[in-house]
Amino acid sequence: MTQRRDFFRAAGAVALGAATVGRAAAAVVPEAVIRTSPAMEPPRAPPDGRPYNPVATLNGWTLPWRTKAGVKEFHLVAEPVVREFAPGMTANLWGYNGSSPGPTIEAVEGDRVRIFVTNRLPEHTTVHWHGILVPNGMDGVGGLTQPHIPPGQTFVYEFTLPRAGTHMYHPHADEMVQMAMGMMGLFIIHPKDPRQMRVDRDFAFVMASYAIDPGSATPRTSEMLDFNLWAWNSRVFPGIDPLVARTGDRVRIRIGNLTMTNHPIHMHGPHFQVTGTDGGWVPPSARWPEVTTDIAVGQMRAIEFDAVAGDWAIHCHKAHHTMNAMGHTLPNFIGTDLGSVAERIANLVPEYMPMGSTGMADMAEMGMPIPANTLPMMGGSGPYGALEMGGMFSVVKVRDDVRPGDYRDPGWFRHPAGTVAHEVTDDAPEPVQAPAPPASGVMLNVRKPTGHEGH
Ligand SMILES: [Cu+2]
Repeated sequence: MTQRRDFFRAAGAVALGAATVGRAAAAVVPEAVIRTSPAMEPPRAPPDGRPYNPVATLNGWTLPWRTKAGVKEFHLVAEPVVREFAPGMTANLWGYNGSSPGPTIEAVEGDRVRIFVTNRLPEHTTVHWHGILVPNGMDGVGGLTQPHIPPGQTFVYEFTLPRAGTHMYHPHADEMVQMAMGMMGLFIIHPKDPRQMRVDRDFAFVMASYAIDPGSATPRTSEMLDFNLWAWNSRVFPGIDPLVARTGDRVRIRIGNLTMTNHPIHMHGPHFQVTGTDGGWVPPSARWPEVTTDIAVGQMRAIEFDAVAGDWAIHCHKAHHTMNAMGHTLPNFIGTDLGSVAERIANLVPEYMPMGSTGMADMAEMGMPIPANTLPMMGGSGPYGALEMGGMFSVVKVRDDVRPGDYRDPGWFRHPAGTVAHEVTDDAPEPVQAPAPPASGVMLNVRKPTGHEGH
């Protein structure tokens, strides 16, 4: 799993700049920890320093540090990575320390941190600490507050964390390309007093969008609107970890948005409150109950709720954001009889398969021939059949018997007898029905919007 790569032994290509960490760098820079697996690492308890309750990064991990004279030292390596979005599809991204998103950085309010950044990309970069008030020269805006970090060099950032909060890090250099390639990570600052804002489970993810054409593996970085993979921590359903909790647990989910549009995040089941933003904790008097919270571009939101047993869907409520590639340019055939046309088309195109004349749910079950390294538009199956979801979708799985610290998938919820919606089999009265529309028999052949209107 976590493998340590000796930075200096592997770093023939890494020339440490004189303007950066100096000649004594070999003794100064901590080794870089690299991890490439998309499996979630359980929350990592702090080995030293002030105690805190660590976060669970969905399909991610937390960056280890070393403490030197009271300063926590981290080492980020910006580099090309290969990321599995879901079984069956991997992408060539840029990230940090082997993964996209990069590892979560966790520290405590008041901590002094020193963060080394090595650039193994083919172009220059910087790191901006999104939402954290740092000395201006540490803010990471290439050209404005610092020179860019050239390929092969290591820069160092050092600052004190002013207050608890949920933050992100990302480049402020060639942003369009570098963020479209997956360069981002979470930066969690825990309260000095671990009893403050304490929860039992604390999940975190950052949202990113990618434009990866079916059959290819590298994002189109100039795309402005027409993304086809809507990801949480560079994963899409059915590849996203479930959020596992025990009945009665106080659960927090921290969500950041580094896509190009807003995402109304909706959770089924227990109501929640927004308890934190980039600006800090929301005072109790300013919170209100919600089931959906819209997260704008560049924002972070922390939501909290008391867990109720069940399998509760959590997803973006923009329906196109719960689909994967292969779904965005399909014509809408609802209401058309494709039977007779199909035979004629099949003579010309042998693999032609008419679908969607009663909706598109059949696609989730039948499976269409699709290019290699491409996910179907919707997939995943549950205890009752196909889920017909993709993209920004996961399940909050709450059980009575989950042990503290256990984040493993408990499987599907076992509904108590008589509590599942079911077919009416008794002597039911004939349902009242509206008369058939007079236009029946007329071909209905609309096309869905295909791109530049957004989704
Ligand atoms: Cu969305």
